[in-house]
Amino acid sequence: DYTREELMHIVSGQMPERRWGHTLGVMESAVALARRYGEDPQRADLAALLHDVAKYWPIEQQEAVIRDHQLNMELLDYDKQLLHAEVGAYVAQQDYGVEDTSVIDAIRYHTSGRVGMTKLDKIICLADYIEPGRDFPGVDRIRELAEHSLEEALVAGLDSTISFLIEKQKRIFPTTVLARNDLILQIR
Ligand code: DGI
Ligand code: FE
Ligand code: FE
Ligand code: FE
Repeated sequence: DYTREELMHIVSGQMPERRWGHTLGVMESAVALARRYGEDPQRADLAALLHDVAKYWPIEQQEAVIRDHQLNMELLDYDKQLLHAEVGAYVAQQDYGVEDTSVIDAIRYHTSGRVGMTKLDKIICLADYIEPGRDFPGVDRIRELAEHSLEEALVAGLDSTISFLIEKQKRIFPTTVLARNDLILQIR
């Protein structure tokens, strides 16, 4: 098994400097959200560390991992940006020895979301939107919402992604819409 320090070295070596900065930001935000909402900070830290590990792999290589290991093939019909989450979950498990399935799932669903997101899933997906380095229209409102509700903040995040995809006339992976609808039901 790898130590946290070894994993940090392995992950940082697979991405440009600015993406490593993003990863450190997601780790910081995820740990803060874990403390606020009663999740295990160590799990949040590990999932955040690995969440974008495959982001800069060549797309053909990402597609090959999904095909060769019969992962979620439906992803292949949508935006290529969705692939790195599925691939990252696979390599975290197979290559980096992560056995905690809650961590693997949080990596797997950090981009698309899913119906029935766990608390850790929500934390990683939300931390990805609000980490200190992020700057997009509406991010400060999402940061504010994140102080009192994981679900409200995450719906706002997913809404911004869905709006962006609509604006660009891109297809939306249906699971993202289903995840967003499911989270709305959880807001009281
Ligand atoms: O990897 P990051 O850039 O840190 O963030 P991410 O893993 O959340 O990737 C988000 C990108 O994926 C964003 O640019 C929008 C794009 N994307 C394309 N189609 C979809 C999608 N995101 C979601 N949630 N759903 C889609 O259908
Ligand atoms: Fe990502
Ligand atoms: Fe995300
Ligand atoms: Fe990310």
